Amino acid sequence: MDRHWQALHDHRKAAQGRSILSYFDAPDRARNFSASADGLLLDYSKTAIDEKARDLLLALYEAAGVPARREAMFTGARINETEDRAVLHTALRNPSAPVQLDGEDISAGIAETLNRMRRFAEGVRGGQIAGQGGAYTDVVNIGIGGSDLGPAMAALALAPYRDGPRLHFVSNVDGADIADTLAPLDPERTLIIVASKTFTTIETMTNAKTARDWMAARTREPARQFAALSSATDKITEWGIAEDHAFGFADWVGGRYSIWGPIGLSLMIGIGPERFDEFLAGGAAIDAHFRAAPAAENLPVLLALVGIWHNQICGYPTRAVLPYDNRLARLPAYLQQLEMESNGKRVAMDGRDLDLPSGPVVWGEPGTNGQHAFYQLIHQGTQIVPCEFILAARGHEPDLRHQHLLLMANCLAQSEALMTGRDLEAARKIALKSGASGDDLDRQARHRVFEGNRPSTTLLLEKLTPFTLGQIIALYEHRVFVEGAILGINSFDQWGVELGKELALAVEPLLRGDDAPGHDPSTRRLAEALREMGAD
Ligand code: G6Q
Repeated sequence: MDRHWQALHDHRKAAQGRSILSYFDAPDRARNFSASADGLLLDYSKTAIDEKARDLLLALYEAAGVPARREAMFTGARINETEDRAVLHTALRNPSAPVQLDGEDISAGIAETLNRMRRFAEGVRGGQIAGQGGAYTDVVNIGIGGSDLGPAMAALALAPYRDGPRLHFVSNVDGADIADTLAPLDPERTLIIVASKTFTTIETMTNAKTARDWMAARTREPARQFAALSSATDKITEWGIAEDHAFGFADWVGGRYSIWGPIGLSLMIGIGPERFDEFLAGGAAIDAHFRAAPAAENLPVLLALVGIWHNQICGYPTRAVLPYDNRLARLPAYLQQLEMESNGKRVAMDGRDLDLPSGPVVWGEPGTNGQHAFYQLIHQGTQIVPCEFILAARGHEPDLRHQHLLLMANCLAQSEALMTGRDLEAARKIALKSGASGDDLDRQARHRVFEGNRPSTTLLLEKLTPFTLGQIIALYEHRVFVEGAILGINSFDQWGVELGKELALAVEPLLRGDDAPGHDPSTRRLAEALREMGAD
């Protein structure tokens, strides 16, 4: 492996100082450095990856044994070794295909749960499963992290397809979240879905209890207004939710990969089972592509290799995700969890310290809003931020095509400008026009120079639909998987997140004024200060 990394570093060093634009001297680069699958087009030509870099990256991918690990994942091997679990969220989006786990076919169980979800969703949408005040008008999903981000992101993304009850998402333990959400709702026509794989997460269980108290104070049969999604089905029953409102899933569905199963129930209620099926089909289409397409044409593999190039080889510490689609506003947060929770690890699978950066900080906002804020740093800051643009050819507003055209133009213009920049000569002309002259001209011009040479990729799709959203999510899931496999990381555990679940409980006594041994002086002082400020 080391020699593959070394060859990439050497190649990068040899090309230092060469502009991205100069790579377009090679014939047909725009076509040769793009790939497509089922209507998606990934253009990675605006990067400093040339033929040789790509060959070296592909060799690294093969040497890391990624194809074998990919097949191990799809076929139910326990690749999440630190938790001794299989990783089979892919089975959820292809329920008719047999999948073996420990010698048994689990597909029948997956199909059965999906059918139960469908019947429940249809019942809620059609009013046969109703609240005490009649058909449900609102659904509130209470969950956090993987039990919130997926459905919340997708509900916004697919808002044009929602024809069922309104969807709301409560995650934060800050009481403001649930108070603001519940305040305008009619309790008798609100369905509360408690979504928690473990059914022990403090934020979710605290919010669920608040919702139960709210419901109990306003309705005669509060339990009827609840449903639950969890791996711990016994805990759902203990909590008082009826079995026919409970949907279980297995431990081989990781939290951040769980939107494809019961955790997606709120989305299914909102858009209907048929569209939810299209969403699953989009994910399954990318699964098939990921397993069958040659590496050099394989979208998740290419996206991963671009990621490795920018983070581990070029040393760029962050990556911006910039969807030019207002309804993908939560996608950066979703991908932030997917990438940073999966690959933010300092120990490799074999237990040794990782001797490479463990993946970038992922962040972003939809365009064009970001252009009026942080793009300043992206264009002229001293750090290079690789950008990932996402853009659909068509919007959902037929009367506003002129706005969509402007949106697309902005997206393409940004990636072009990041690469080409503006030299001193052009900047001088602009400074001159704005009235600068004499000694001041050069100084003014320098502020208007854009170095350019800033890498980006662009992912194009025809339109944001349930199918293409499924494709996008699966594409990024597999990208993270490939990156993790190349780095030798277990992308499927999350001990850093587990830590947070224990910590707050240990600090709580300090805030109550009780003695709690083992805390550092700064934390003690902050707790004391909060008490002096009237904390309650
Ligand atoms: C996801 C993470 C984490 C998890 C939440 C909620 O992969 O493990 O974000 O989803 O902490 O956990 P529960 O679903 O168990 O409440």
